[in-house]
Amino acid sequence: MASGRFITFEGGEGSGKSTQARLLADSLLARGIDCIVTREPGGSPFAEQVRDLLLDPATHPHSALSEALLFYAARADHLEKVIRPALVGGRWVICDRFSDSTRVYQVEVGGLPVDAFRALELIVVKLTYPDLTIVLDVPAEVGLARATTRRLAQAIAGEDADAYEKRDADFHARLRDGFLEVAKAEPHRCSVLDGTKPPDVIAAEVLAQVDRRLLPPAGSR
Ligand code: Z5A
Repeated sequence: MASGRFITFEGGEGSGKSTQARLLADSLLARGIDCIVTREPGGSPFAEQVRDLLLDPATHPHSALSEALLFYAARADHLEKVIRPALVGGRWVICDRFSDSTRVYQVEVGGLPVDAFRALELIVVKLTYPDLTIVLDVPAEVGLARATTRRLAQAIAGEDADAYEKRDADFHARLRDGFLEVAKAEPHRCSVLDGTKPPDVIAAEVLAQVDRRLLPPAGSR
């Protein structure tokens, strides 16, 4: 049976994940590779509703455990309804955040015991691990500056910052360290790219990683 590839983008706020997910999809589609772009939290109708709840500044803060349970409720539905059917159908899936975000936000920074994280992974993700994870690395101040620009645009549009965007520079520095640790622990799956380069340069580097890690050598295609 045909099986697509599963690629995730991870990193701190404003590191450029959404931008690169879209650019990668454009490149894959131009090569005739059928793919979808999705995101977490969210990606399916139920998971998008859970996202609204999680990111609602009016209901923050939650404990790391209650957050993790909601992220995995959303992830279970996203996997069942969107990710696995696409992969089984031979489509590639590009996902803006996945389990590594739980590992960093709720475990490394939030203090959720790693055993609880592992148990949830086993129950929910099972064997649907990403084939490739691109970690976009930017200094906390760069991510915050990009996010501030976006927040200003949101404020002009009358929207409020979400629950996560109100955290400080130290928090974002801890996130950065957390993602770098994940990548260091799993080099066979993760690639760290410098997210401060221009978007088109990063996009070319992402594609090079896809070619090197996921596509067979030219002679064997
Ligand atoms: N979360 C969690 O706690 N646990 C979990 O398990 C999961 C998530 C899955 C989701 O928020 C929050 O949920 C997130 C973690 C938590 N909180 N935070 N922080 P989200 O999905 O709404 O937010 P985000 O993931 O952080 O996305 P973002 O802030 O939109 O950032 P991004 O997708 O990485 O960046 P972008 O949208 O592509 O770009 C941001 C801006 O920078 C934009 O103006 C771009 O034009 C600009 N940009 C992008 N790339 C560049 C480059 N290369 N140079 C210059 N400017 C650039």
